[in-house]
Amino acid sequence: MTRVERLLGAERLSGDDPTPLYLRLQERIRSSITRGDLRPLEALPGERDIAEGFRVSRVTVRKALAGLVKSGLLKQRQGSGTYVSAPPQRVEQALSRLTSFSEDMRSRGLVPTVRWLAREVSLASPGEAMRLLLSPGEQVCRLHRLRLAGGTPMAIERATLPARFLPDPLLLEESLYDLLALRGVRPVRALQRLSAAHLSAEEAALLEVPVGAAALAIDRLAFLEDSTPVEFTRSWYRGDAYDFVAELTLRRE
Ligand code: 16G
Repeated sequence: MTRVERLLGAERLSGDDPTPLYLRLQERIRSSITRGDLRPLEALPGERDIAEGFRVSRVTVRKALAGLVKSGLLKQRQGSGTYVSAPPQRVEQALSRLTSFSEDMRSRGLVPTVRWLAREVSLASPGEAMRLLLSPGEQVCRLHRLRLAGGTPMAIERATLPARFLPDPLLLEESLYDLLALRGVRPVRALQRLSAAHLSAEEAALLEVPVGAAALAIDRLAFLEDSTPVEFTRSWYRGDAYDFVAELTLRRE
């Protein structure tokens, strides 16, 4: 049995299937990774061996690999071939403490960075006004960020704040909670809702995971001491990178 057969299956790609060959080859590689036949950091067989093994052209192989590299499942290293991507370091986040992304990452020795997706001030939508208890006509500041730790994308965050707490989104460079603390409006309490989600193609590309990968969708509504809502954020955390941990105690009557 050749290495290609051992890793990607001995069965040829059938000629009857109307799905383009490169997509079927992609599927084959993806399922080998899911099954664990191809392990994280393992090198794929060379382009020529895959082409010969499946009796397809090298252009088809290249196209199949390029798609998987784009979705984050594979990494290409100049001159040394294609590898299965490494899983990110898993991060545990306590569910009982109101911490910020930057604090969470720094406490684990990881350097938090931001890639901006959008930032603007605009009229609150009806949904935003309801959540943030705003009057009609009030403005909100919207901050859409990709959050990275040690260069690895970890979460997409879409935060909305009443503009009176943050009148100019350009004031924010790194940590929203540090900036709110400087302005005397750091939240002290929050309600959070967690649900399971599948990532869309756009979100998956940002987080460098396969389309449809599992994620945790988290809504956080955060308040000041006097219960004024200060932030509503919807985040998508990579399912393969996060563990949320809660401490449970028996209530004493
Ligand atoms: C966390 C919060 C998010 C907050 C952000 C501030 C969750 C689920 N979400 O990611 O609501 O806006 O921290 O982080 O924990 P920063 O101060 O680093 O910008």
